[in-house]
Amino acid sequence: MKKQLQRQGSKDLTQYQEEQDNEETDCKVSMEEQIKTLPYEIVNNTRGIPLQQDYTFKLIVIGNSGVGKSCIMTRFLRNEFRDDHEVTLGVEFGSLFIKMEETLFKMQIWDTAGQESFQSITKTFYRGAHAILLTYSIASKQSFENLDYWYNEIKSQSEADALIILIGNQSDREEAREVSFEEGLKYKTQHDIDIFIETSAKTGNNVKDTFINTAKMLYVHHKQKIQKSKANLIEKIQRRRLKRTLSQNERNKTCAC
Ligand SMILES: Nc1nc2c(ncn2[C@@H]2O[C@H](COP(=O)(O)OP(=O)(O)O)[C@@H](O)[C@H]2O)c(=O)[nH]1
Ligand SMILES: [Mg+2]
Repeated sequence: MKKQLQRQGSKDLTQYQEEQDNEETDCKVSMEEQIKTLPYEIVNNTRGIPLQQDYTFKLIVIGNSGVGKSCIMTRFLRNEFRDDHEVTLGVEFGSLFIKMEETLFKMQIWDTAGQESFQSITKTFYRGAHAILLTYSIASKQSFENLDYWYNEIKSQSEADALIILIGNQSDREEAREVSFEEGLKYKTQHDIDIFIETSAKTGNNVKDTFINTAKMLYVHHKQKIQKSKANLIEKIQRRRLKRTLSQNERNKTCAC
């Protein structure tokens, strides 16, 4: 799934950057097209009845403490932003339902909740993650320099086909910028990273689009598997119904009345 999309950072995410990599393929172009045109709907549980997803996507957010991981998550899930840096202890989860082509997905987002300060994130955190949001702050050179540590973590702990999204957060702090857009882009091209984007959890710039496009890419990537598992489920239900009807008929036949 690597090297499928290239895109411009702090600019509008939907305007994909002109191809920057000579390794581009037809497959990539079609993926780009599919993502652009794929309709989606965020589904809110307004009736209080728990929603039943067809498929769950696990997304994890990693990077140095203070880069804005928790804020990116709350901006996307609740469209809120808090100025205070609160290190949460324990495990932080958040989820949102998104519907694409009649399939309901639960996007489960895992936040590191403070463990990253001690570089002690457990294996469970990485296990089964479909996408990894590798985050630094454009206003912190140190957080950028530490990407190698996190990248090695991803390579040793996560699934081989997990999508990797490099995020340069705090793009609203242009006056404090310590990492240029080009440096971020170079890091992306030199590593096995799918997308590079600059975001601002404060203004909301590119945050929603990053998550939505990640979900779309995951959907396109796992489409066959998803449709197969849905078809299997339908078949199972139909078989169960047929079995019930047949045994009912049997019972009616043997009835003496
Ligand atoms: N200006 C600005 N500040 C941000 C942004 N994202 C996070 N922050 C601030 O950075 C600090 C750390 O954010 P937090 O989400 O707790 O970082 P985490 O440790 O990576 O989870 C907080 O004071 C936030 O208000 C952003 O996009 N722009
Ligand atoms: Mg946090």
